[in-house]
Amino acid sequence: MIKILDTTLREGEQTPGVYFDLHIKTAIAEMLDRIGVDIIEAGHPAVSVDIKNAIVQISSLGTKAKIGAHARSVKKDIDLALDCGVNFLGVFFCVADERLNHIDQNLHQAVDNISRIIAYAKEKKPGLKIRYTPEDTVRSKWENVISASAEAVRAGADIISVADTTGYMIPGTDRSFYTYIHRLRSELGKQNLFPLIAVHCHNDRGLALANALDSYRAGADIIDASVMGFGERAGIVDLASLLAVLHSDFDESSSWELDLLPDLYKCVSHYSGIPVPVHFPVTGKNAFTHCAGIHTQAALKNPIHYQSLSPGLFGRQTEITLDHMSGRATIAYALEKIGIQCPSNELIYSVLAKVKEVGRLGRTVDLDELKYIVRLLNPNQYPEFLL
Ligand code: HCA
Ligand code: CU
Repeated sequence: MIKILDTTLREGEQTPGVYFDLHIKTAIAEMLDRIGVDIIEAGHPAVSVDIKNAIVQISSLGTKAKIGAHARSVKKDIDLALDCGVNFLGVFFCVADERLNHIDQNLHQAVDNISRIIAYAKEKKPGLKIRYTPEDTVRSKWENVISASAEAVRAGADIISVADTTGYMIPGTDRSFYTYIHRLRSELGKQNLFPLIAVHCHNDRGLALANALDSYRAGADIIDASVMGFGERAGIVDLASLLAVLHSDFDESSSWELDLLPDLYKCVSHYSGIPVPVHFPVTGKNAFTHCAGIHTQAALKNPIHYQSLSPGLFGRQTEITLDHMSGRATIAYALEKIGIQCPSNELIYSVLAKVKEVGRLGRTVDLDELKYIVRLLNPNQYPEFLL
């Protein structure tokens, strides 16, 4: 079964301007745990004392999810992470030739450093799950990635993460995760090494989720995601979209509490100051809202005509909205919703005309406003006490 790593609190906090206070971080971690993610990457303790304190706090919550710290391949970072009491550690170090030249290291020195650091962490805390990420994996020289990954596993790493740090991969091409993961497994397998494979897909080309699913098809064990796909630049995979597809289309974990996603998104959105885009899959305001007259008419008979995901699964419901796209059936339905049974054609069409007029101003009409419209047009049919 696939494992999900949520990194809203680490990668997500690298979104420009985003900072979650200690109590907010704790609340987010608790919600993620209830939803059922397997690993919560809680932060990079070397960044600041308050981030370190938050990781300590989150590690002490007693979550089912493993709590992870992020660390460079340096002893100081490992000590800080271990001080936090985490049971998951992500060590990253780029082994691309260009990066190694930059820091005046050769591959041999880099690999030696990575394996020493990993062995050190494993020795200090034998139960610790360790992930090694050759940052910018997919654009790094293949031989370098293999050599660093193999030595990392020999030194005690349990997981190798394939990072598409710049969102470079494209499914179905010679830059696909599907091929990469098969090759990586096979190459490490030849050396009798069988780590779990994680994937970290950035969204620079808008393909993060597609790449994550390509990896899933190739048998990846862990997929990274974050709330709203928060992260550096265009971010990474959106957690809710990923869970929705894995659950609805690939029969993955029925124990995920997907109906808690709206609360999580509300919280993250509120405290990051970044609204969930209205058209966002699953969690956006309009994700299950039908608007155009023809759509609404069909969806009212049976939502399946214009819905392939079930809103109830995500604590949502099918909604209709009224604007310049509305038709007769939508208005009749909305009038019944506000208590007017069997509205006359005359009322329906006069309301429709007013709704379209408001819609042309670039607004929608909610049920409260609909009451005001009816009252104005037809005070007798819509008595005051209903207001
Ligand atoms: C970073 C880069 C990273 C690391 C991923 C990982 C990436 O912000 O440090 O350590 O698994 O995209 O490569 O997020
Ligand atoms: Cu990243």
